[in-house]
Amino acid sequence: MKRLIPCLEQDNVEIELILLIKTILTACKEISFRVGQGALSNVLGSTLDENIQGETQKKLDIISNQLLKDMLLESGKVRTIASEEEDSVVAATEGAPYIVAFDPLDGSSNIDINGQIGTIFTIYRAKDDVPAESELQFSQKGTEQVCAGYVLYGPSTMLALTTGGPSRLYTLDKTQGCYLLTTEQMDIPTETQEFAVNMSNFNQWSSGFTHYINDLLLGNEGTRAKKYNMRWNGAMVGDVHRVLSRGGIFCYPNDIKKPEQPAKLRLLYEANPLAMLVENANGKAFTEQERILAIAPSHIHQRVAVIMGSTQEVDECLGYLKTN
Ligand code: AFP
Repeated sequence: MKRLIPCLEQDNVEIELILLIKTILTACKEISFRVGQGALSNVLGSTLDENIQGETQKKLDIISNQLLKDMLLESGKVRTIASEEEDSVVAATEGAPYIVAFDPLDGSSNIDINGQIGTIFTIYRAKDDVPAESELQFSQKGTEQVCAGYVLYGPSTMLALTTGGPSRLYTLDKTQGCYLLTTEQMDIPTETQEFAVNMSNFNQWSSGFTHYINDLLLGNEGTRAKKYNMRWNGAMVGDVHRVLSRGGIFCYPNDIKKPEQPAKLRLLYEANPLAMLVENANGKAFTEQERILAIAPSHIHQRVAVIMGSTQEVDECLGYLKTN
């Protein structure tokens, strides 16, 4: 099996970027170890702090954030860092070529129940006309990402990565400490009979999205004339991993009862990197109206609605949103 670095070299990824990816993955190996230790390493449970979005921070969230931040600050390759767990951007090395954003542990409600969680990350080129300490470093569309990936801490630790070419999947060989290529090119089937959505939000959706889900639930008897299955992980990284692995549609639509904050998922370090992985695996990733990767961001913690996965199913869903 091929190791990660030779794969990146073969894809003609520039050496500086390879070194940066290596740094992120070294931090993730450490996170994987701590996650695997579970209750034995006394890292489960909550701290008393809240992050900028008012969510209680879990101990492992804080540790993972610190590990990634420290290693990126030391690497000399990163000019600016943004994280779900940091209120504002962190200036790193002046003149360094890249900026990095990450969600250190996506799906933190799964931490204490030994469920799937993961680290999502994205890399862009630094802007020379913007100071390192400015949030404007990140006002770049998702199409500008030079690398997007996640490390999923499940029964095995897996890395999904794209540097602009195909989305590839690697598995961490814990005996050797290296990532081995296990799926050369992820390829999302265009059609599906599986959807992922938090059904407890049913009464908060637009009429178009409610109509779409209702038609899926009608199965063979409805207009879609297909029996659909549902899966919901509570961690976007795990749900999108399933979609990348066998197809499906993942939806986190707007909540129409919360006009002040209709969307839940974050554009910079959740939607954009996963959208790039999905598109480079022949899938489609939209909000309720537009391609996620084409959004000009307004803020590092901006939220967007997310509908991604099998192309035909995403198109069906978007059709309901247009006509209702
Ligand atoms: P956390 O990382 O704060 O646990 O949030 C996870 C997440 O952003 C995303 O990964 C899930 O799909 C979504 O939230 C689940 O949220 P709900 O349980 O509120 O639907």
